[in-house]
Amino acid sequence: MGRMDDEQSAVDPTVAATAEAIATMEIRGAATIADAAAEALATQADHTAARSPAAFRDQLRTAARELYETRPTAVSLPNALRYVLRGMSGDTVTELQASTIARAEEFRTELEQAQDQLGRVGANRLRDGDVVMTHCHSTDALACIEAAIDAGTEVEAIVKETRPRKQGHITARQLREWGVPVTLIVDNAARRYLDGTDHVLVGADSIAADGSVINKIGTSGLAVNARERGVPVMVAAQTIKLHPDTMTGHTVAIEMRDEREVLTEAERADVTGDAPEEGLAVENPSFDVTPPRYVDAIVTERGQFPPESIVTLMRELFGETTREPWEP
Ligand code: RI2
Repeated sequence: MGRMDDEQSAVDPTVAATAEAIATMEIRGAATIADAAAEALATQADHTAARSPAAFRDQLRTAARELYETRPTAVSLPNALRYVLRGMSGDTVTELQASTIARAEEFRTELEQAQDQLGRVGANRLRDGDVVMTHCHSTDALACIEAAIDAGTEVEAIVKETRPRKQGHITARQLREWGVPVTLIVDNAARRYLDGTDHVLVGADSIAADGSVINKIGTSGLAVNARERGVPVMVAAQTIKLHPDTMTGHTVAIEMRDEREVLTEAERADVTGDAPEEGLAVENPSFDVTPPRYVDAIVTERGQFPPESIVTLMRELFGETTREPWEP
């Protein structure tokens, strides 16, 4: 490749910065990741040095791949990339730029509207005086509480801190900003507090065709306990969380993150003491799978669904086939 070709195919630094921020979880949460990825593609289109339509398309696909490779579990990321790349059309670079930027904007607007709409649907499940238990931090789940508050419904929250990264703190902060009374508990205390809980409300990173919910590690244990206590489990997930590949039998990859999120180097030294280092393994799965029988409702912007029927919506929205986002 000559220097000119290099320049034309170079991915904009903004894309690399966004990819890095997603990988390190500075940008996190399935919907937020999707939004940031669409924005990065728009920036790529805007800043392009490509002089030919072929170079432009190539560059956008490379950018999409770089963003895609950051985190494997939340399907909102490839769904967002696919959506934007499908809107890339035109015979000149200028036309391609305009169509890609417009498509990314459309995606981001729809994402926001879907979350608002989902919130209104989910709020219908909440009654005055209800106590809601949350896990991790989900903007889709919080949209339901926000819509309930807007409708004049008063709720309280029991917020699980959610190890290892304690993202429950983000939820607690947001709920306090809205004036919702919050009780923060460690994850291990959840079962004890379920007797005083009216709803478990969580988000999702991906929803599989059989209605399984892939969400932050600890969700499945919470859902099993909730079923045992008779507390309904409500999953707030925009349709961008539906994982189309699972219609053809693929499973959702579960991200394994750095062990230092669980055990810092100093803590590790403390644990191993004089014993050999290599005998201590630390595993840090970020997500788990909650089978559909533990989920009462999946709340989307298209209404609420029993998990077993979600495949119907999935077919309607995605058809039967999917491809890697950068494939033409
Ligand atoms: P929203 C998060 O994953 C949590 O698992 C959360 O429930 C889910 O994404 C959905 O978040 P992570 O990125 O899209 O914190 O509802 O690992 O905001």
